[in-house]
Amino acid sequence: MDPKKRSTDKAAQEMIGHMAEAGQQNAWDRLEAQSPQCGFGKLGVCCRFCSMGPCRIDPFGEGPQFGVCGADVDTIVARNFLRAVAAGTSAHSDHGRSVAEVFLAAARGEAPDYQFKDTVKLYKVAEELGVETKDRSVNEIAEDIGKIALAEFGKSQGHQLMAQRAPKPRQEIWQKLGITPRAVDREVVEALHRSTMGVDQDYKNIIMHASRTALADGWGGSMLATELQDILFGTPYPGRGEVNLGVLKEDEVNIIVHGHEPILSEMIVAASQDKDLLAEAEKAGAKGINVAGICCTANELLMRHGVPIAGNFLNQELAVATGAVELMAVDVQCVMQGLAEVAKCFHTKLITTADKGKILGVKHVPMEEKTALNTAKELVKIAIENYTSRGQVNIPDGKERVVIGFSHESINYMLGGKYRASYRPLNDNIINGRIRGVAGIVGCTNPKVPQDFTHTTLAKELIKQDVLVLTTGCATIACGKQGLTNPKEALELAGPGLREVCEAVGIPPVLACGSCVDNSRLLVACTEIVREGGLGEDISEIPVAGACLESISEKAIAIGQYFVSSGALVIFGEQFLPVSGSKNVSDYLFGGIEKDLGGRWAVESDPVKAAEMILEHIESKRDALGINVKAERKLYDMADRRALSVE
Ligand code: BF8
Ligand code: SF4
Repeated sequence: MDPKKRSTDKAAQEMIGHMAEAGQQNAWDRLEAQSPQCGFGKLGVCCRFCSMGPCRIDPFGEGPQFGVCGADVDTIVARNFLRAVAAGTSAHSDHGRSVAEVFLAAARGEAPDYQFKDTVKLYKVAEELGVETKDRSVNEIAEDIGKIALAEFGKSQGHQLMAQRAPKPRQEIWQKLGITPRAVDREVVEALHRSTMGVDQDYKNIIMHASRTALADGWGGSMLATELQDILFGTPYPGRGEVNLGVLKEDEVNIIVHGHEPILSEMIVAASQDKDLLAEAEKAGAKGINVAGICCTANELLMRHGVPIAGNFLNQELAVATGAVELMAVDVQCVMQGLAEVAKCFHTKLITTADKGKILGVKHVPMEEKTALNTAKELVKIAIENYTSRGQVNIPDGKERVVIGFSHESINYMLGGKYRASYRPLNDNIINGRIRGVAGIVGCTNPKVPQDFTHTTLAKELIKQDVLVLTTGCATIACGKQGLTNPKEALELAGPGLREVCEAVGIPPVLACGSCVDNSRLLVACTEIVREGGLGEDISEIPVAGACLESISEKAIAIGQYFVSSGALVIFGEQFLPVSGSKNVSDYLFGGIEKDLGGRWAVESDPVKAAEMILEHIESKRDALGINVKAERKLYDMADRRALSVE
């Protein structure tokens, strides 16, 4: 297939071409081999939750309409949806738990390589969690925070503490519906229980629990992951960086860190700056050690250390195929097993580091908190030793300059300055209409659609219409690759109102807010807009929307459901939300749920149409707030008419 149909990224196209010439397989080729994919699965109408099945419902109404147990299509589709939300929640929250464990170990002096970099946030979170700070050391405070945070995943009573950050009316909605999230583990276990054979067989009841589970992710596991990472590794502030395969260096030892938990990658970055290792690299004939990231780990590192990004999800195999990567260290999530096969064609050492994420036949070097830096040094050494084994190298030229690192705190600071940091300027500019509203663009890259196309097209359409865009995950990297997070290039594409505000503040119109767990930053940003005043009392009232038009992961479905349950409109690429097999479930998720929760799902695969939907939604919210005051009708005189006429 023509590489241009596979990716809109020129550097990726070049590598796809090289791989095809060399007869090497990647995700696009494997997708072709899998086609046509199962139509029942796409609709969400198959069930294999017990051994009377697997069962499937005939979507045309001619064949069976019930599973062996009598489950109807609504139950089956809703159960599949719930399990996707539970799996996505587990992924983010297990990541959060790992961070909490390292956090606690660091507080107790058992993880000597980690220190608390953001003590301002440490005190703030301590206050929120009711931890005494007076006359206590940072480590004592951190130990209490760590214990409370760790308990949030498995406590037997009470609700997620971070959920108290949500606007009060939002919390009341959750209480009324009985979906205030409890312990993360409990919600996930209950989701699996409810969806086993013979338990929850009322699709709305199932979806309500999907909301509670997803809320435990957004306002629980993910939010804790973000907050604890910020305290440990530093809260991101805007900085410059570079994105795309062109960041790999022909004359340096290239190390790629890929996955999600910065616990590993932070140490590899530290090890790559070690003087002795740099000297060893030089001895091996390299000019230096170049660490670059892929996927969410990449966002974490660029935001905090300016470490370049080699690409998003679909770039992982392409990076190895450059022949320039000495070592790729992976931890958890979004790591393709296909990497192992591609790596066999090159000198690249692929190494797994998380005990819960091994790949058969791939070397495993476990990362433990007590010895983290030493393990990282060991990995860097392996990379240096491997430098001389390089064969032919094909690094594409493509790379873009980006400005990245918009945490909720830094947006606050950028907008208001050090002494009057606040969301007031943003709210004022939304109220006066220079900025119409705010849209979150999140998600992955999927070989079913040309890489990066939907995210970037949607972002361009929205900024053109004066909508401020916040992005996370692989969508951020997609926007970065096309210059949309570079103020110089992107402001040219923005509408006049948005451009004026961004120029005054010095920010791009597309703000890179981090990894997928950092979608919790967007929840906090929405809450801050409400708190600042003038735009309603709840997230459901403010002119915001979210979109994930390109997705691969159950994590994205969990994210979508927590935004819907927090009151937002979420637009998903149609083929990535497998619920259309049930009219009742679809009608509820796309409509009825709004009455209960104030937010809803919508599906649209065309980014231009998705932008129209978002704009319509934003304008309807503005109308409801009464801030769409029509401009006064102007009676033109002859001078005005002359000025308007085009020669
Ligand atoms: O958690 S955006 S492909 S890397 S799932 Fe994965 Fe999707 Fe990328 Fe990060 Ni998020
Ligand atoms: Fe079939 Fe019901 Fe078993 Fe699912 S739970 S596999 S629908 S019998």
